[in-house]
Amino acid sequence: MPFVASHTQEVHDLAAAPPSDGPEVVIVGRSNVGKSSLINALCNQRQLARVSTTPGRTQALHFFAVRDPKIRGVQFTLVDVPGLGYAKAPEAVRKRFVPLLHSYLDGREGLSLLILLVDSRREPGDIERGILERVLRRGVPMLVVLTKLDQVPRPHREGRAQQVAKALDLPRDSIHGASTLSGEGIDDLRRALSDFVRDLNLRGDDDPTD
Ligand SMILES: Nc1nc2c(ncn2[C@@H]2O[C@H](COP(=O)(O)OP(=O)(O)OP(=O)(O)O)[C@@H](O)[C@H]2O)c(=O)[nH]1
Ligand SMILES: [Mg+2]
Repeated sequence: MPFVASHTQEVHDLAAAPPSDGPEVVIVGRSNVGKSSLINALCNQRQLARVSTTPGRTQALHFFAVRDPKIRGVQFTLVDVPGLGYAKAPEAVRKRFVPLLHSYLDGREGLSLLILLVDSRREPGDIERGILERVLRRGVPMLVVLTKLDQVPRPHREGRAQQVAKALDLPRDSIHGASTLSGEGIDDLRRALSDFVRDLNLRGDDDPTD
């Protein structure tokens, strides 16, 4: 069942971000990798996040309030961010993307989980490794989603997942695959996210100092 979500805020500066309220999950990756599309797919809304064929579409931090209607108490914030790498946006706008993203990844107190998107047809490189290093330094949990899985023939998919795991030095089971076009992997990802938030809540209840 899709998540229920609404767009709550758009900010161009971390200082203007709403205060952290419960678990917060950010979706990051190169421009055009499918970040905004994935948010729409998880929530089954076509125009919740803005999608475009032009890389550089998302130009701010966008906060969404999300809940899983199936599981009581599973609610969290989902954050859409500008992509890294090539972007077709005015220079003045583009120049703000990296500092904005880095300030968020380094400084957002409430950050609970990072979802790194990698195009399933591309080798992950320095951009992806750079993002992982930033959050692993802070001890933030992460998982990887191979996007546009519909573009990879079925017999090649497992091999791709293993290659990406190796390139990023991560265990195979932290790599998920998804297609917003065919819907493959979307339900599994919802489940993984819900489980993560539920576990986080349970741990929070155990430890009042958390
Ligand atoms: N074939 C295929 N295309 C996809 C999939 N997901 C997204 N796309 C396409 O990829 C393009 C970029 O999608 P976005 O969701 O805007 O990507 P983004 O990562 O948010 O891009 P920026 O905001 O520019 O950084 C669009 O043309 C989407 O239709 C998918 O699963 N399969
Ligand atoms: Mg986007």
